[in-house]
Amino acid sequence: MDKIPEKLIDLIEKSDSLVLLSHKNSDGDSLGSVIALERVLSKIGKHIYVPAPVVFPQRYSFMHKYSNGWGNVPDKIDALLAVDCSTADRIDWGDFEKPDNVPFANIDHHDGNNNFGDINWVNPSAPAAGTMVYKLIRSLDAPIDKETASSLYVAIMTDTGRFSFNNTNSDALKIAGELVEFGAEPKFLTTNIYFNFSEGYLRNIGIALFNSRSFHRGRILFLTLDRAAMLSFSTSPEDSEGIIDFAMSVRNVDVAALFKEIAPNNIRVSFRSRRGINIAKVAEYFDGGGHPNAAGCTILSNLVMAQTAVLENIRKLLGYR
Ligand SMILES: [Mn+2]
Repeated sequence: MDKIPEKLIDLIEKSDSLVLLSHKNSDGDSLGSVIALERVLSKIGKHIYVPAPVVFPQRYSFMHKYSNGWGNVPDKIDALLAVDCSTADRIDWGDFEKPDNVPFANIDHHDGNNNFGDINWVNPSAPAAGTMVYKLIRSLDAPIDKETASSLYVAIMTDTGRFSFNNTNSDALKIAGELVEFGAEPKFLTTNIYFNFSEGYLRNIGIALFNSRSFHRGRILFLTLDRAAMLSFSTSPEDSEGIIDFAMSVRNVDVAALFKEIAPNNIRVSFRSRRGINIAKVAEYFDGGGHPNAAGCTILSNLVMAQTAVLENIRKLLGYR
């Protein structure tokens, strides 16, 4: 649904204090969207609170200066706004307890969103939550400063894989262009996020690529960050965002998975797929979720068993026996 529900505009306009919620393991889209809303809504006189701790992954730490610092818990809360969360379980409540009887708005672009809010604005054809937030801000007639524009640019750039995934539509590019007019600097933001590796990240790339295995004449590719290698190279499994995309840059790969051994018997799997292959189905089988071409799950077993089970599921999905 591309049109902003009038109820959502009404709710925001009549609310004095709002709590903004992003998802756990926040990414560029959720962080950028929440920061933009926080800046804009406080500028038009709202009391805004974002439950702590919203963790800034290292690559987004420069965005700290765009945020007003998340505010204090208001005495009275008029509205809750969740952004980029496909289900209520995904919400990062931090140390904040969900209040009862407060209108709950759900702004999201995930296909599997289960409309958990009282007001639901769910648009799976939106390339990022950031484009939805941009439209919302424009319709509130609120000012967009350089920091807001930069935050939303990061949201759209990261969720579209630097304007390359198949969710990169004219809206993504048009809005990104408008954000540049509002002061976002593509080179600065791109450099901060994509050309700002830590040495640990570089070593993780090495481990993951060295551990690549392909199946079905290269249609399926697995990358692995195993604990033994991470321990011996002193790297952290957290330092791996985007490594999966290396797999998708290999010729003929239709489905890729990155296995991260977070702890013994705790494997985090990220998936990517191309064309009409809905890899979220595999993630959902293991109680995860995501988008048709980008999804993830956690499997509580050893690495070999997790890989065997995932391969089996992907084979089924692709119709192999
Ligand atoms: Mn998103």
